[in-house]
Amino acid sequence: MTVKVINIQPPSTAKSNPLNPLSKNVRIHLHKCLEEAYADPKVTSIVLFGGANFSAGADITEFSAKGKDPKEEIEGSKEIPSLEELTRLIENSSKPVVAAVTGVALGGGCEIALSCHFRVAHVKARMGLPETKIGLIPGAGGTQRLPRLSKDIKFTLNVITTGRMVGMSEAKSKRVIDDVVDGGVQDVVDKAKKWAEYGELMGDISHKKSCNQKVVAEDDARGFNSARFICDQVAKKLPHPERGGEAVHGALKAVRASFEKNFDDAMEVESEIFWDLLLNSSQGRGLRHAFFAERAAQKGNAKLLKGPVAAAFLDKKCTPQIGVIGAGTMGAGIATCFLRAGCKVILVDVNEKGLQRGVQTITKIFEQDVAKKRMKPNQAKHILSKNFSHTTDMSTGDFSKCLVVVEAVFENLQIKQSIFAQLDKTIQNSQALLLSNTSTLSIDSIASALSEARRPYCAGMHFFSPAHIMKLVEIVVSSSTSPETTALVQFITSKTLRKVGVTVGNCQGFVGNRMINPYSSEAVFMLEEGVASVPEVDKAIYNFGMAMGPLAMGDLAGNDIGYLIAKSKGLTKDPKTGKPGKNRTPGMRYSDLGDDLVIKLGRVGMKKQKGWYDYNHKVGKGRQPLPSKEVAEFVKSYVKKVPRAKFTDNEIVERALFGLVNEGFKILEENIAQKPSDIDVIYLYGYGFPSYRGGPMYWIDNEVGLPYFLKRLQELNKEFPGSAHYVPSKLLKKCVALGIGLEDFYAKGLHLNKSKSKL
Ligand code: 3H9
Repeated sequence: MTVKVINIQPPSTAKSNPLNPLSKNVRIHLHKCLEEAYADPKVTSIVLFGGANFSAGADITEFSAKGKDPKEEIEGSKEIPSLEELTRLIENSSKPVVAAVTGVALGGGCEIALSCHFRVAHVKARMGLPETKIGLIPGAGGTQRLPRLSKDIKFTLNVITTGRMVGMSEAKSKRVIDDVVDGGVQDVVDKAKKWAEYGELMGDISHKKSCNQKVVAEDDARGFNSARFICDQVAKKLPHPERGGEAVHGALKAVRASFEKNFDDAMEVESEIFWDLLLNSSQGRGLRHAFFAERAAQKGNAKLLKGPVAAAFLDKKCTPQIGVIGAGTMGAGIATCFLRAGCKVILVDVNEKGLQRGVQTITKIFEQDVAKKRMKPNQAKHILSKNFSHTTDMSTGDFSKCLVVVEAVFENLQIKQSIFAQLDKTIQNSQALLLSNTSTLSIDSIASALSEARRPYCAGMHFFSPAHIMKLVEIVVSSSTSPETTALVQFITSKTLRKVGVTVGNCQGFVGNRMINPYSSEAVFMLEEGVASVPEVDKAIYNFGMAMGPLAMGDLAGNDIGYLIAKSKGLTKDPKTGKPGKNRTPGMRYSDLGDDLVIKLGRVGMKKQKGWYDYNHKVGKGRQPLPSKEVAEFVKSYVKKVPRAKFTDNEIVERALFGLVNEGFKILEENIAQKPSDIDVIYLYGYGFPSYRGGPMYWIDNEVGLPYFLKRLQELNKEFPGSAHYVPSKLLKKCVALGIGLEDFYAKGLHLNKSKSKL
């Protein structure tokens, strides 16, 4: 007996990507190795393995390679086999083929494994079919082989529609895996060889081919009814096809075919849906853009990770000590993130009561983690008793030994500066990172409180609320932040905290909040013009795909916060005299409606159960916006006398989002963001922009089109000359004049050397 072990990855590319994407070269190599093994009479069985990882699936870059036909790239030809051909080649082999699964086996990688006659996996391996997350369905038999092996439609649908990874004990219990091995890669291969020999002894392995198996036995009427019932129930819970649900509905249809049709016919159904989605779905293109944008935003420079602070984070055995200043909602959330990541945290607040509230908040979050089985009780206990401490005085105890300090007190420059001046004296390690969670203040101004030698270690680390849930962090680079500090904060954000960090420049509101201003203000202008009601504005934006409308978002964040920011900018009117704020320039478009909602009606938002909407603790845990009669009447009294026709949903979307995107162009022009896709990532992870539209910059570039966008901005600018956010950006005009899209403008390097920014 000779078991031939085939490495999926050709030797020439083995080091290029340890995730083994199944690109053309890999498929050609695998095909050749299989044919050789089949032809060699000495080879009696085969083991497939991939090194540290089996495979992360089809090479997603081939799906959207510019100027190339995805059909040619993926479908296969005489010379280049498709993934589907490979799975058939494996399954139809008369010699047993065993998959030795290590690391991940996802998408096409999982499909290759499912087509083998046996699967042996490392105990920590994970399998999954995440294609729906990138707007596709499994296209090499995954929708057919997983239900045939598991005989479990509910499990199959859950795995495919969520795209989640399945651990090996679950996979074994569902009969997807035959054996689980603890040890190293070689141990998995050795065990797989044993299974290969066992397969040989079996002689006839046709019953081990999943294509020969049935999900439901032909005479099992109850089984069919149950499978159909499960599909119907799942269908009700899926997102609407127009709100990003095209792929999951496609997957459901393909899985339904697994018990309604024979294998070959069902494979036809899968193939038809896969190709339709790949070639025609703009949702899928948006999702794939989001996949690569997220990774591109987080590309830190690993070479810059030097010095004692970086070493403490790079060494997995170390428990770096973090200081968090301010025990409010943000501070408690940030402390939780570091504690969950295995760091030691000292929480500081000068106010004892505030500090205790913060401690309670953190304890409660860990209790919830335990209740929701995200953490074991003794793990939570260990973290809170061993890694967490608190104090009202940062000059005492271990605080001086912190390697990273994140300040999260309320937005007052003087207070923040005095804290940083104190940190300068207190923190022993001269290279410790001194970071601020400010969302509005200049990092340069905050850093100015530090001695010159400390300033390179100061940056912004802008978390989004609630910090222990939201994945986004804006990493704000000041004029004195060193590249090493930026690289380390990026590393800590993505690798230690497992969040999505985007590096941005220093300006009012940074990227996300600066762009949100036009969006929120246009929502109120539309009310004032009488072109839409509060629920109508939000519904149109929700239908567009945003997680919620701008007015509901105001209620969630607190309308008082918006009011205070406008007040600090000198824009709000004097509540007694009614005189406009000193910084309202003549002709400037400004609505008092939102300010008055707070001042006159006290409608600050969800926290007081009244804002643009009413809230009732008995409905949707007090979080469901309910249309308010009081607000409708109040708004009526502000409606301008000039009668206007009601807006369509599309008009509402354009009015709310075009100013936002135009601001994004200006941010790029000023080099506050490095590339358009960074802005997309900020909006996808921080503001609930629909991922199937790729992000605001991708959406305007690919779905709306820059010439139309510019034309509409020019019209809006003419109609509302008092709104700076409708003045078209120079970058936009340049792209349109060159007849080039924004992404291409950047891809061609036309943006380079135009700014002195540090980014
Ligand atoms: C499919 O299989 C279709 C088939 O059903 C049918 C076909 C006919 N392709 O994420 P990371 C890159 S669809 C190309 O930072 P992690 C990634 O861009 C596919 N590249 O690592 C990054 O590159 P860079 C179904 C890929 O440890 C680098 O690898 N499969 C692919 O945080 C490291 O990635 C999926 O959807 C790929 N398939 O996470 C799985 N995968 O260094 C997609 C990764 O240049 N992948 N890259 O930035 C993932 O979910 C994560 O990468 C994974 C690892 C969880 C595996």
